[in-house]
Parts: sequence; C-alpha cells; structure tokens
Amino acid sequence: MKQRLLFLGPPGAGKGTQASLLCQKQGLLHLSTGDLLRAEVDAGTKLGLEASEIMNSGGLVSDSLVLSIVEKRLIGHNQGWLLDGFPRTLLQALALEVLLEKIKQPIEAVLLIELDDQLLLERLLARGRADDNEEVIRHRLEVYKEKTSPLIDHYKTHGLLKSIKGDGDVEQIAGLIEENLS
Ligand code: B4P
Repeated sequence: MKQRLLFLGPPGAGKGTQASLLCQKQGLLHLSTGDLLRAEVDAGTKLGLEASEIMNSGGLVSDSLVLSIVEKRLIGHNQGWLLDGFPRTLLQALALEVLLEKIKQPIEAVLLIELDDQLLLERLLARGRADDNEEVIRHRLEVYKEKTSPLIDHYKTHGLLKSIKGDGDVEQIAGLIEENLS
C-alpha cells in the first residue's frame, strides 16, 4: 500500500469518510484541512476567526493560512500520511511540492473521487453542517470547478492520478480505493 497520499474530489464526494477509514486501517497520519480549520474555529483562535466567515460562505481560506497549518504537521513526521482536501488550488499544490522536496517525502499517489453534482448536493444537504445549505453548496461546487479541478490535469501529467467513482456504499468504495492504491 502506498504511504504518501492525496485525496482529491468535489465537496461531499466522500474524501473525509474514506480517508478516515484508510488511515485507521493503514496507520497513516490523516491531515484534513477542513477538520483542522473547524478545530481552530471551535477553539476561537485568531486563525479560526479569520477562517470561519469564508468557510460559511463556501469560499476557500487563504493559501498562506492553509499552508501554515499543513507545514507544521508534516515537518518532522516520518511515517505515512494522507492529505484530505488539500491542496485545493494550484498555488497550494506548488507550495506543497516545494515542502515535500525539502523533507524528501514525495507524493506516491493522488486519488480522485468523482460524483455527480446532484448526488453531492443530496449528500451534503443530508449531512447538514453549518456550510451545508443549498446556496453555499452550489458556491462550493463552482469554486471546486474553477480553482481545484485544474489539479486533476496537473497530477495526471505527473503520472500520479488514479480515479474512482464515489457512487456506491462506503465499504464497496473503500475496497476500490485499496485496490487502486496497492
Ligand atoms: P472539507 O472539510 O474538506 O469538506 P468537504 O469537501 O465538503 O467534504 P468531503 O468530500 O470530505 O465529504 P465527506 O466525506 O465528509 O472542506 C470544508 C471547507 O473548508 C471548504 O469549503 C473550505 O472553505 C475550507 N477548506 C478546507 N480545506 C481547504 C484548503 N486546502 N484551502 C482552502 N480552504 C479549505 O462526505 C460528505 C457526506 O456524504 C457525509 O455526510 C458522509 O457521511 C456522506 N457520505 C460519504 N460517503 C458516502 C457514500 N458512499 N454514500 C452515501 N453517503 C456518503
């Protein structure tokens, strides 16, 4: 099983769900920028205050803020890791490459989870988090298409991309992911 992974996909595709399962099973460090940002918001830190308005509107938190969160956790961590929901812009991807080169831990595979917009909308509405109302979800989908989806070609060009459909039950998708990453 590959040990340095990145999960890519639209909001609600199941990145967080599948990343948690895989990290538990394989003992990888699970770095979800969404979870880390929500923890800052809950703790009421300066960083959390800066992030919360943007997250609730469905926009992307600034690249520098997200990068500082990831960098702190990756430097000095010498076992496997899975980045979930990061990078989300080309600038984040390029900065990540510089960091990984510095710490000599290159990405081994990027997994793209794809799902139709209608299913994404239904799943997120059913979850009902603070940023899961229809208007905000539609904005998140637009932001994904504009800012994050260019990363698909970026990682394809680097020969790292594997893609699966996120439609099906959780165990079935987990099996498919393991097949693709072994
Ligand atoms: P995230 O926390 O990353 O959330 P997400 O993309 O909406 O969800 P994910 O794809 O992980 O879906 P999940 O498994 O939970 O981002 C939230 C916000 O944080 C962003 O909008 C942004 O503002 C900010 N942010 C995060 N990272 C950033 C970055 N790098 N740069 C800038 N800003 C950043 O699944 C969704 C639902 O589907 C759940 O309810 C789940 O139970 C359900 N589900 C999962 N798999 C299923 C299945 N197979 N069948 C049916 N339901 C399923």
